[in-house]
Amino acid sequence: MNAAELKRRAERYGQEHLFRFFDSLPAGGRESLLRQIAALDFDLVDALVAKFVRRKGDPEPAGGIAEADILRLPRTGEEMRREREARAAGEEALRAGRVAAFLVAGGQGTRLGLDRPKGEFEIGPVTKRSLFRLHAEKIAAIRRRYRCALPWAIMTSEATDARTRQYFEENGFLGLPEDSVRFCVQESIPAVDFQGRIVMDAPDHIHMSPNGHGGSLKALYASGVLDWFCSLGADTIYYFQVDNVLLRIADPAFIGYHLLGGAEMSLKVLAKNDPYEKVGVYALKGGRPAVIEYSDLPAELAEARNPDGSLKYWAGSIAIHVLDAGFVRRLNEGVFALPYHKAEKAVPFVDETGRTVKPREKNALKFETFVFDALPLARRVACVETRREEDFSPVKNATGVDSVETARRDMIELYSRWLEAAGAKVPRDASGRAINPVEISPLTSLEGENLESWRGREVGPGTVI
Ligand code: UD2
Repeated sequence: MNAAELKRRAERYGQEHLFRFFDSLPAGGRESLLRQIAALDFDLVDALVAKFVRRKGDPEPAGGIAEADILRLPRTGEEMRREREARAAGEEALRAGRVAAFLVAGGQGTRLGLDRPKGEFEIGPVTKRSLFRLHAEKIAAIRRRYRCALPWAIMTSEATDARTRQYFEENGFLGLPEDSVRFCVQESIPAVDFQGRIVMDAPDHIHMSPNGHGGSLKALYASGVLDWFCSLGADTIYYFQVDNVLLRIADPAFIGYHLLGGAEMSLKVLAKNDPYEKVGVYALKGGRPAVIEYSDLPAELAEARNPDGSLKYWAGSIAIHVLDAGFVRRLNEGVFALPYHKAEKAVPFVDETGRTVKPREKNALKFETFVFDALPLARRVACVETRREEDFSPVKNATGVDSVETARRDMIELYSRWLEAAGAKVPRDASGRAINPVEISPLTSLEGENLESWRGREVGPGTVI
């Protein structure tokens, strides 16, 4: 399509302002802007504007929310037997090479104030090991333990792709064979202002942002990663986020519950700390399994309690999933459309004079799909409760809740507990906190094993194992 045709197309959708500066642009600027416009899905943007701007958000009908079945942490002898059985099934799948790892890392880490991919953040409490390295070492350790390929795919976005690949290259693929790691890029989508006009952040540039982690289900398929997994015999995909430092990658019990339950998509949950903890809640919505994002959960449901005082909707999703490869394929080969959610954000824009303005106030809507919106589409779902102190501590903020500080503290506590269980002495303060920072490489210990040599020894400051 040439410039005139693209212009007519933009006009048809009420987006003619995209050409506002066109005539004064140098040839290179014209070309790159035309390339961006040609790649735009105007129908999609128009549908989102109709839904979220013209009809003012049109909150989804609550659709009757009810409690769902969840496998609680084992307490009885029978439940413990079931967990052992699940673990054995998961380990068998791992040994048979049926498991692949899938990290979503397309987010921009803005809350941390980073201008690099979040995975580069140096989180290790002693060594400053990066998030990417922490995950890579877990993967290497699992491969070694189960003698399996455990192929690893990382989803990036336009914003993080080049730098992420560069980081892996510069760091020797963090010790993993290069051909055992692949990248795929999620799609981007423009933001619109409160009148529904696509936001430009320079005279020759449309502001684009990643289309949410729901985009991962399409990226897996479109990039050929799903075929790669399947060619290696891996039909069970372990999905996780970049910011969770305690995460147990390829947790065999969780994989086992998923497989034994014949599930197509599964999720891990934990008991929320308080009604407003920033995690989506697992429940039935309109009779189907679903995660209701924290911002969409009405206060009366968030605060609803059982007679014993516990939260009725207690199960917070920590964004760890197991996906059946056939399910991902089916979603892509059918009419696959996860719903978009909107978020109001402050987005840089170009003013009348062609100058880029970085507003402090929210001025635009960004659109995202969420991976957990695939849950209602799965024929079966297994929802499994996990222990916070062994599986969840995300780095979201620079300070405060879910911050760098809490993540480091939780790592130190986990490693200290492992060492105590192995018979080491861990100095603790009056409140019971471990005093000395300590860090254990996943290559040495994944779950507290291999620490026998610490029996009777005291853990000093800055211990690295
Ligand atoms: C997410 C969940 C929340 C809870 C929490 C646990 C949503 C909407 N909420 O909260 O319910 O489970 O995690 O930590 O998911 N990402 C991409 N591409 C994108 C957007 C995000 O790859 O377009 C990745 C991002 O790199 C990160 C993950 O998805 O690994 C989560 O993103 P987030 O930190 O923005 O999610 P958050 O805190 O809203």
